[in-house]
Amino acid sequence: MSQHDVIIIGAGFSGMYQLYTLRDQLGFDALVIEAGDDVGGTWYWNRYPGARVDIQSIEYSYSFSEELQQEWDWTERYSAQPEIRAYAEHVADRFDLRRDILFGTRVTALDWDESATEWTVTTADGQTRTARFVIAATGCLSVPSRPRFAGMDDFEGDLYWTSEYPQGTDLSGKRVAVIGTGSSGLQVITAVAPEVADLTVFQRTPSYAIPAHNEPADARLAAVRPDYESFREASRASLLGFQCVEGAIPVLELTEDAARVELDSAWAEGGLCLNTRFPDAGTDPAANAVVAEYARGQIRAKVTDPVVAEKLSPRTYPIGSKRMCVDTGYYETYNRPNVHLVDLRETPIERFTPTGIATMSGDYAFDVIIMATGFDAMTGALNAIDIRAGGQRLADKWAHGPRTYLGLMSHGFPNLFTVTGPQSPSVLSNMMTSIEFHVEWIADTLKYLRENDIQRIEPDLDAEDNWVRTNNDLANLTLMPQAASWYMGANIPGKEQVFLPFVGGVGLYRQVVQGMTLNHHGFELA
Ligand code: NA7
Repeated sequence: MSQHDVIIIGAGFSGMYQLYTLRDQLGFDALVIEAGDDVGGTWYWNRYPGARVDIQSIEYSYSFSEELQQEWDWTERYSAQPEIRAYAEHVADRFDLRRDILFGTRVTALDWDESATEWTVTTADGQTRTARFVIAATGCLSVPSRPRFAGMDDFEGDLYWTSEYPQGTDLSGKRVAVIGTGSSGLQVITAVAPEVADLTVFQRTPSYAIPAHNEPADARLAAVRPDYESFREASRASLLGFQCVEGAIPVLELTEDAARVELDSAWAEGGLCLNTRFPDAGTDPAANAVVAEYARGQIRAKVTDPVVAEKLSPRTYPIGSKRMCVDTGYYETYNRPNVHLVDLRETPIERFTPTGIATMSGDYAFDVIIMATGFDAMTGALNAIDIRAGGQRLADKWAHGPRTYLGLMSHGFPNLFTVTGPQSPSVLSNMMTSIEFHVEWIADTLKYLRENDIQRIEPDLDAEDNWVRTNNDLANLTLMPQAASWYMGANIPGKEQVFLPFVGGVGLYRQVVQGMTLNHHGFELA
């Protein structure tokens, strides 16, 4: 007899809502196991200065409770990390979630027992528990990538990772380095530049950043609150799981002036919606080049020194094929006299030294080095757990890229679900929209299994092969695989380069999943 009906791994936004659906709505005995000491997942761990959401908070929030969305007041259009963490804590309090969450406990292994039809879940403290079903709500960007540089341990100053940033630090008057210019790097750079004595940014690949135009949230909240549900429904049917203008006219069919009007309008709106203005921006290199050149023009207009502006201008990958950033004054930061940019393509880091960083063009002295070097995305957290079933390890099965059916399950690993798993839209979408869809699908499925006295669910190999092929074929129709991105696993040495998320959009994905699973097509039930 299993100790629990369900064990959920992770108490971020996925695990919290999954607990609520299974425990409170369906009456399952569900336990959440969480490595951190409180709820919030990404927003629990990532506490670096400037950490901020890049999708508007009125969308990056739960829609499942009308009371919750009516009562919670977002202060900013794009909330900072403390506010999102406070929101997660509020949800935990409001729905009394913590009593079924085991904090400070990391799941290390899952073993499937076919005869008992249950998983044995082992945690880092050596304890084991059993559950008929396991739900990995482990997050897509939860395992930091920690590149090693020669001499790293010799550095005598402070070395901080954005994903585990120490609290209570004071950078004022210090000489600071930041390595990495993705979303985390851009945010930390923008936030700390005004307070530090001197900031040196080590950039390997420049990002495209679109302005947030952050502002108080009240006007937007007031506009959506009377009919929040219609607003949410539009997001669920959209391409990205949040509302963007999705233009129908290819940019290559527009005059230069008409294209400019669209791009100006997208830039003035801000946020991650630039490419969605044109249906060809993500698939046609010439169309993509129009959008990219526009964005580079914006960089040139903001950065006073043309040499620095050029270094900040991406030229080696299609716009949108690496995750775009949403900024609050990033480019302008380089107009400050205390901020310097080192282009690692020109002057690679040779090693860390006791006093700083040595490059081919000279040595730099620092008090603090901040590493903003990203994550082992999408598969990192799953492969970090020793998951075994029928003599097979999931990490071995996925050695050449993840193999899933609908991003929800993997053949050979029965009764194991992934929330926003690889080959679902996840990181190409508003995570909250994608999380809610998966959590509700899993809850509906477990309810169906219970009602029909079914103990075991596993996707067919054929259905899975089809889904893997579909994902790869779709991705290859776009420009997305052309960048060395974390979407491709390219940031992790030795990781197989396969496009990880489903590229066809949230609305289409939803339709496909609902259609395919109406009669449990592609699943073996027993
Ligand atoms: P990202 O987007 O993966 O950014 C990591 C950055 O660190 C990126 O600029 C990398 O350059 C750089 N990097 C990684 N390894 C190295 C080494 N060894 N040397 C120099 N530079 C390096 O992670 P973030 O945390 O910023 O953002 C993750 C997501 O969180 C974000 O997209 C939002 O969804 C929220 P590269 O581009 O690989 O050349």
